[in-house]
Amino acid sequence: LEGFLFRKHELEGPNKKASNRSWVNLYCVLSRGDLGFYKDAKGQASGSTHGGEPLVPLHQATSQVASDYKKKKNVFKLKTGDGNEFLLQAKDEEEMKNWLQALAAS
Ligand code: I3P
Repeated sequence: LEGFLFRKHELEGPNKKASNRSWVNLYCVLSRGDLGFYKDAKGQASGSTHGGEPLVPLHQATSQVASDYKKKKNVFKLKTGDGNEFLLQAKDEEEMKNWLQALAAS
């Protein structure tokens, strides 16, 4: 699964608030158990992630609807095994469900 989502980095480690907390629109690619964030599809083709970030491993990650986040709609939360937490906003509920299903299967 791949496509654009808005992303906010909430935590960059256990209980460590991320320093860059603004929402950015990123091309998200779920492939082989990893989630990559890119500027666009070209970025993915060249393998250069947004900000040179490492791919996010999904094997110990959990995701769920961010029901505690009220400022935007269709937002879900991804928590990784190393304590990173991202809020991700889909364009509608169907797209959000597609992402949650794909993440749960990874
Ligand atoms: C952040 C930006 C985010 C906001 C975040 C701010 O500022 O306004 O939209 O999160 O608030 O720190 P900046 O763009 O200057 O980095 P919300 O949209 O969720 O309010 P936060 O630090 O309280 O998470």
